[in-house]
Amino acid sequence: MIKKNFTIKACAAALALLHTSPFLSAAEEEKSMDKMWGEKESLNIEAKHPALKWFKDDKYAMFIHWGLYSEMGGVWKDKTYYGIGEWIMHMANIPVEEYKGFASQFNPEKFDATQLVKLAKAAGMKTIVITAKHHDGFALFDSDASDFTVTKATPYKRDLMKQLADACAAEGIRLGFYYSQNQDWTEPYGGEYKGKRPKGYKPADFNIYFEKKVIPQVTELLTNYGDIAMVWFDTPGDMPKEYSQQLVELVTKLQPDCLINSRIGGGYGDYVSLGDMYVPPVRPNVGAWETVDTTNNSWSYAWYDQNWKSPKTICERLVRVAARGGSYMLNVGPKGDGTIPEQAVVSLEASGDWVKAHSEAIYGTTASPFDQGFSWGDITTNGNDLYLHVFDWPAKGALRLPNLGANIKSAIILDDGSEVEVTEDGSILEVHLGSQVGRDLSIIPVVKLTLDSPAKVTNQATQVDGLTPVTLLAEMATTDACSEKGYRWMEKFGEWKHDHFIQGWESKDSKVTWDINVLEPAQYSVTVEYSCENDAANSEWILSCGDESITFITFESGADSTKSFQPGPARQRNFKVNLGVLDIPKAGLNQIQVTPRILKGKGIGIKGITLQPYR
Ligand code: FHN
Repeated sequence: MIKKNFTIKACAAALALLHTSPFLSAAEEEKSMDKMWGEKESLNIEAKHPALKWFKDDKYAMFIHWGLYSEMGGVWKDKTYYGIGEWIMHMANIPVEEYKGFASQFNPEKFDATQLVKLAKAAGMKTIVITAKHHDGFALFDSDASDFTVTKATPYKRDLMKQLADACAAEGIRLGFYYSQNQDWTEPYGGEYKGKRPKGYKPADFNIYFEKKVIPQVTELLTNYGDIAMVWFDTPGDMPKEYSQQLVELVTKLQPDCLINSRIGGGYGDYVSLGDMYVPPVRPNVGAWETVDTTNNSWSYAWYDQNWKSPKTICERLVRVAARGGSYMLNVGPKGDGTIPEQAVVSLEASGDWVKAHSEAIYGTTASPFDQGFSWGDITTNGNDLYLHVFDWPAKGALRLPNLGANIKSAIILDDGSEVEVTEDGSILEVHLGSQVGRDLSIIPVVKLTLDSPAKVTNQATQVDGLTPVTLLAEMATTDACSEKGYRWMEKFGEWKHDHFIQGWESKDSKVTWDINVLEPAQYSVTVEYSCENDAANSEWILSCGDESITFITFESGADSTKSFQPGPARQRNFKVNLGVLDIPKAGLNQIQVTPRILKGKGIGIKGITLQPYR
């Protein structure tokens, strides 16, 4: 039996290949994703750097993608290129010299560093990390190592990083630099160069780029801009490990307090950057980690990308990450003129109001005592205090918490201090939201529960409370002769999607199991979400809980063209099928299992099973 707390399996197309190669074999995908983010090796990083204290306490940072591509905004020569905006040089095949020439049009006269830093503060963020140099090689700072900089190649001429560093220092915000250490599309010896390589070029010439640009520029960034909180490296790809090591030594020598993220490659770094935009549903079994996310879909400004996250969604994602023990870095993409898209400002300010009003439930907190969230919301912790963030009203207005392993001292609504009634039903605590129910849920209510000692939850099975629907995801399962695999793909406007499936059914004896802690013996309406390729169509399956079972048959779910580059179950559409009513007659620990009855091919991909109280 294989129990997985957390898996990052390299399964998506690497960005470098994404726009050129429509189909990758599973093996290629595995390799390319790992190559791109250096992800597998990063999972062993130990959280030991002293600066991780602030990283863990602060929880919330602003990411900024800004560069020449922001002036293009997704358009090159009157044609819109959909995808992540900062990849337009790649997507539109812009010749190196033309791209570099575009610097003459970058003139961010409206950039106001102080206003930007104040926006980060208003949002409740404590750190800013900005693309000092992205894959296109253009530097937003002055550099002796390159002429392709804001100071030398644009009419603007001023050092943008200097202005930002000064504003951050004045406003008490930490500053970090994003630096693309491997990919440099405009440097003849850089990774993934987009021009014609110099005569006699050999891959080892990467060293020329590295010594002449990367080392000097990282040195400049860590010498000329005061205290730097972190260098955020990205896409190490196939860069040999020695280079990552050299960068670690350089950063540590110049600024020992500066953190380095795992995308430096080679298994180095101080903490793990998870796959883009991934909010893990189960607590990752790694040291310190972060989720990076965007306010809309693309990282850099793109005129068509209006898919703005609402203030509530931003708060929810921040809480979900904090509740699993991580830090959250949320991106904004300024326009070429230096202004921030208005909707991003609105969402950041409104979500910031909530963060400030509930600051004690965010900053300095640790993970929830439960490894998974709840369908009504999630929990952050500080010592004896639990903060229950209510995203959706639970049925009967009660939050049910089993086996906290401590006694309750008080319960209040955090923003107005009003008391909340708590009752006990055996080992289950019931928090009654009473007259709070019906409150405007766009402002997430938080219940502060004070215990007489820290909560100790020994039963990490998914809570099935009899009141709210619960989805048992592939990530939460134990597998036997089948496996759980994560797939990622990029949507049209650049948003990464993550789906995990139980798949690769080896025989009729294969089974997947979800441990559930049932608080309310009851009947549950069961839904399965699956994808099914042609060769697995008409296979038959048994879903069971103890002696109770439901049999179902699966149908080919058809390819999903929005993710057509992605082979395997994730390339198919998902079907959500209601299987029927399942009796769960006893409270306590139970198991939901699925096993093939008649297996065809390698079987279906199961994304999740939803149990909805049946009434
Ligand atoms: O290729 C980059 C992408 O443009 C963006 O910077 C993201 C942010 O995490 N990192 C890379 C892809 O993962």
